[in-house]
Amino acid sequence: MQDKAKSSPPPASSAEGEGRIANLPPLGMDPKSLADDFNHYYCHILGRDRYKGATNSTFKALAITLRARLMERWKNTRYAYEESDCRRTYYLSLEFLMGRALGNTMLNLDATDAVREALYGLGLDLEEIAEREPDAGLGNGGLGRLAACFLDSCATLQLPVKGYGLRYEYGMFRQEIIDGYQVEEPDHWLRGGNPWEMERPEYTRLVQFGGRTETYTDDQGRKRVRWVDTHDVLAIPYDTPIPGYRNGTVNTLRLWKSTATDVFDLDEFNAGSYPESVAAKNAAEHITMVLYPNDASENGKILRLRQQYFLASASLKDAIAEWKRLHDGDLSTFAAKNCFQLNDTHPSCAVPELMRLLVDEEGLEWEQAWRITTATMAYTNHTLLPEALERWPVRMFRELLPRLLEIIYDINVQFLSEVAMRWPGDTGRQQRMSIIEEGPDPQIRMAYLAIAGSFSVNGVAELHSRLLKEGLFRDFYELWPEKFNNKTNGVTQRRWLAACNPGLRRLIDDTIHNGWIADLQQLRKLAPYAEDPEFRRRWHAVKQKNKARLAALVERDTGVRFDPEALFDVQVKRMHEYKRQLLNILHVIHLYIRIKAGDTENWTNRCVLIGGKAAPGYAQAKLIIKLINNVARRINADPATEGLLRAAFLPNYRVSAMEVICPGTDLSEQISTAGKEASGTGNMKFMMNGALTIGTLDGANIEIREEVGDDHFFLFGLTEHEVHEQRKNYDPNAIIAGDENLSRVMNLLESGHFNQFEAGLFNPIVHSIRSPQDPWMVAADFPSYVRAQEQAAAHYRDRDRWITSSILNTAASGRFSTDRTIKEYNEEIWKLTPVPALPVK
Ligand code: 26Q
Repeated sequence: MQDKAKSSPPPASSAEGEGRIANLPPLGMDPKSLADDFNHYYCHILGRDRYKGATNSTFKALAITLRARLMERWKNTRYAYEESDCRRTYYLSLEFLMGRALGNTMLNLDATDAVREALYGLGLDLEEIAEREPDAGLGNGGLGRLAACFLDSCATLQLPVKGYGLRYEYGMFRQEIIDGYQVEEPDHWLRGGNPWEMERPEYTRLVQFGGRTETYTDDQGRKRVRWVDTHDVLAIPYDTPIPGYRNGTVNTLRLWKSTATDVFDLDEFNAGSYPESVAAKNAAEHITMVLYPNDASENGKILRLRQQYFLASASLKDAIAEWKRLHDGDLSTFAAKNCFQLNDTHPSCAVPELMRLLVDEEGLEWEQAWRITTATMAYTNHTLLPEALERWPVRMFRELLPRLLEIIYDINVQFLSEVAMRWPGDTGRQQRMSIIEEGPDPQIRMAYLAIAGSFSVNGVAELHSRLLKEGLFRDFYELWPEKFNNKTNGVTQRRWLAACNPGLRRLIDDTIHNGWIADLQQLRKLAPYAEDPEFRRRWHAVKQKNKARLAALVERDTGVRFDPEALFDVQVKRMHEYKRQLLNILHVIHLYIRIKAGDTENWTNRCVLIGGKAAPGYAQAKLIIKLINNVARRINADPATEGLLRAAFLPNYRVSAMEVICPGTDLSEQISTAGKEASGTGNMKFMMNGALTIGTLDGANIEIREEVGDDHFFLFGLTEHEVHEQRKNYDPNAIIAGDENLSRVMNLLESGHFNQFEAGLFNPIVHSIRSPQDPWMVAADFPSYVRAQEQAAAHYRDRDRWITSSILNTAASGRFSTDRTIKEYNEEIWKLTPVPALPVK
């Protein structure tokens, strides 16, 4: 059948309606044009008349100046996609951890120098203004930041990919440390206005909740189901431009905000309760109020389920409506031209929701709808912890999404008959694999729903993808081996090297030219310089400057002074027991004991930085934060440690802090229990910026070590297999008794040295280390961790050797670009053709 694409300019039926196209000359990129526009916005739009240094208004005027330059490229990209009638991908994610947009926008528009000059002429400093931008913290950690890096790479590769997410009013909480304890403060990031977003009320969608289902016979005599008496909520889209790297492409991140409909519940309350009925609008507005700050699933919260369905439903309706607008309502090629990538199970309501839209609303037959669904959905898993797999009580679905529940049951019946066909009589397997987990409070296993409804299931590092097939999803792998694949994560080098490390960027550009910014494998060309004394000298000079910048941040936020000559040893990431920040602080205590014992021959001065947020309800992780703070306070206050050891806990770790942290780091701590960290992405940011890694054979660490070579990586700890084996008769007390270092550390910890006046405070931590049940096996890896740390310290004392290893780490980081990751997603899952944007006139 002939495709019915419409060509640009947009058709009269476009949601924006008929009208003449405004024809404007392109905006200048020279300092003069930029300064004129900046002045105009500052005075005429923002109503200011005097420049008083960097303020929210100067930031906004600058953002609007740049946004104006994105607009035409944005429109040209949209028309190019429409005109080519290209296949598209939609990236569905409850999280997009975007951080700041200004630096990235200037880099991608090649406008940084001109902007700096324009501002300088007005007596303003670009770096100070950039500091005024709040982080868009709409994510917890790795999974949310990965989505943001993916968008950057998709735009750079000119792939027609749109992000769909939620516009949380409050992002990830701000972490304060008070008396060593984490205190959560709300992050009202939109308070000063968000100059990057464009409200698009004309694309508002309606999302249903509650109500009941009824059957009816349609005019063709077919039995159909409709969902009635629902509570409806409006989804209003806010679009953020996603510029590619100097290529004219600007893709879209569309975030939904929930609001009440005008008729919201008015009937129910109308009996003389007008104010109450207006107040009841709150329920609708609350859906996108706040990001859930858990990075492992906290099950059973109805608001979270509302959020998940709200995203899935609004996004699918949007994609289908847009498709129908461009194809005269014809869905016959929808499956061939669309793909929905599910960022973990969080948006997996999309599977039954697409079925509902196709069957109930579009009138397709079940089989046809299932073919479309399973040809368009693809699922990415981000965890190996069984306790983090999402499950929802059936009763909640029945209450909130009754029609979806019926559809899930129907999917399950059909799915289990396929299982029974493959393994006749194996009822145990049917029970194991059922999407519905039976029991007193039956649950829906969202991962199983996602696997059954998708044509692709991927893990995020080689080890992780293998373990999924062998463990968590073994039965499913046996049923559908062809669905399973690996896509090792990456990070975007535009933000995580070019923008955040201008010193290193200049040195690399001077040496191998700037092709690496769009092709990271070119960093290999640095390897021959690793032994070049002059290059090493310049590399070291850049690192020292970055360490001074990091030291200034640490001193500002913690009061602790870091000496840039010392080894900067850094672990920043979410606080979780499996990531073993505890192992790190036990090592710090060990170093302190050595200092106190006078065992400081051939010492390497070391500054240890730890940072990260704990889920507000995760008591043990919060107690570990308190321990780190108490240990740091004792050590830093003891004159014996002067010039030998410093420790600090950096409050409120976030994207913009990482942009200062990773360029200034020497040693990157990637010390999770093997088999627990799906991939890690911080490990890649550190490596790219020339840090050496101390790490276990876990997640992407394995691939990092393979790329850089064993001589430039400090390996320790049990392998995943050994963890599995030792688990069976794990005896941490025997390990402690047999290791003098660990015995002394435990003695000091148990003596109350770090909790004077707080008796017994750390008992739960001591207990967890000594427990044969300790899932993270901290004691088991301590001795080999200490040895690896000694190797790292010795390596650092040989300055030239360290610098060589640092250069080789950057040189070997080419594989860890999201450009590579996205190319693999595209070649093996999405199968999109790059579409160049129409040129800016
Ligand atoms: C689920 C239900 C209810 C509330 C919260 C959640 C929830 C939210 C976020 C569950 C998990 C997350 C985030 C998980 C995450 O960030 N995982 C990390 O993903 C990275 C990118 O693939 C990997 O590199 C990390 O190894 C993995 O831990």
